[in-house]
Amino acid sequence: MKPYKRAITYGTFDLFHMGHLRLFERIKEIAEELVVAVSSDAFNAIKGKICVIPFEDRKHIIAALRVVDQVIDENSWEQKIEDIQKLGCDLFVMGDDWKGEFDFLTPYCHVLYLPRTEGVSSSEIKASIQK
Ligand code: C2G
Repeated sequence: MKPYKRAITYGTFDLFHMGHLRLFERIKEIAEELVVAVSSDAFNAIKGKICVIPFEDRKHIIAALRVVDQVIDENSWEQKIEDIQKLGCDLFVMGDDWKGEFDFLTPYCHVLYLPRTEGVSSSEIKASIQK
């Protein structure tokens, strides 16, 4: 038995890369199940992010991964508490670029920030293609 029953993590996951996959794999080392909430294109506009890969394709890629058990939509900043309660998540995980930002979730589940994978990011991939 792993320490946690069901983990959830949120993100855009544009140009899916090893940083995203390593995050999911590390979460699955300690959680039986992983739910991934993928930011919609409309929510990315609110976040000020323009995606290369459309929302439906980003969700399809993530849903196909062996380490992912469920994919949901992320449409707002405000949905996390309801998601965690509705899905019965006991673990919330983000990369540590978000350290501290989601500590308000601690009354509802364990909150964990994992080190980002260095040397890869969607913006770096975009920049290298545009050269
Ligand atoms: N990440 C990582 N290593 C990288 C790049 C990203 O561990 N080299 C992690 C980030 O820390 C984040 C997740 O992968 O936890 C998704 O990153 P993004 O797709 O950039 O998501 P973001 O725009 O941060 O959206 O409500 C939360 C937001 O939706 C998070």
